[in-house]
Amino acid sequence: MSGFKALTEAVIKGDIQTAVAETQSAVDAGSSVQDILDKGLIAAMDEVGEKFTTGQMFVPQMLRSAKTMQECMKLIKPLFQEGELAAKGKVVIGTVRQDLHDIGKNLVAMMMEGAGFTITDLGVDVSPEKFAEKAKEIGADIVAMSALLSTTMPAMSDTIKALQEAGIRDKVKVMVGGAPVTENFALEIKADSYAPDAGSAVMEAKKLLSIS
Ligand code: B12
Repeated sequence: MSGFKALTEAVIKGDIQTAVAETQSAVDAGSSVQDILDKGLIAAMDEVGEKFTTGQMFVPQMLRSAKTMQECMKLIKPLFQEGELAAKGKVVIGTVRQDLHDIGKNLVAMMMEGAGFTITDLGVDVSPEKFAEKAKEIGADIVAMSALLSTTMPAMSDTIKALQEAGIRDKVKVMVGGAPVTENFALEIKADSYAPDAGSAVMEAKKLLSIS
């Protein structure tokens, strides 16, 4: 076994040592970060999700795979940095209330940071009030929310209401994303933007703030 297949297998197994070594050799072999992510790490998480659905994997193994992916992400983080960049805008990011999934959110935060945005990461299980409070405190340009569960998607709408109540809805742009989130859902809850992955999240953020 070689290349991304070995990496994917290691992430599915939760074998941190092998996964990190495979990530390093992919970097050394000149693979692009995008390929390592899409064909290696994210492909693995998709398979983990399928195995969970079909009862071949359970929460502890899913957690172990998630930890493995996070360790590999640490290794490729420096490769996202575009060097010295002028500050592009302030982003408050977090996973919504009652949702603990943070891999996708971390990836979006990492790529935005690499593109020159200033990131305040509130972590997971972030209440609508906490999003609003922090956005107001730092004068955020963008509030970015992640949800991975269909049951936590309504918290996005609640967060938008909290921004309204805090009197800052017209000062910030709201971006939403996460596997169950769709463009239509974003329109429905009156978010300003939706993106299906971390790369397009950066492009959308630039568009929202009219930055090229
Ligand atoms: C890893 C994982 C976990 C780990 C999370 C660890 C962690 N630190 O994140 C643990 C074990 C904790 C977990 C728990 C649970 N999970 Co889970 N989990 C997953 C799994 C396998 C992978 C998620 C992932 O990391 N994907 C990789 C990342 C890179 O992709 P992503 O998150 O989609 O992010 C990308 C885009 O969506 C987008 N994006 C993400 N956020 C944002 C934000 C913005 C602003 C933008 C623009 C874009 C954007 O960009 C990202 C990068 O390209 C998924 C299956 C899957 N394929 O999604 C299930 C899955 C999400 N989990 C599921 C379930 C059911 C659960 C549990 C309820 C299980 C249980 N019975 O306890 C609990 C809930 C815990 C909670 N309260 O949150 C279901 C959800 C079903 C649904 N639609 O509601 C899934 C789909 C599995 C399945 N097939 O059934 N889980």
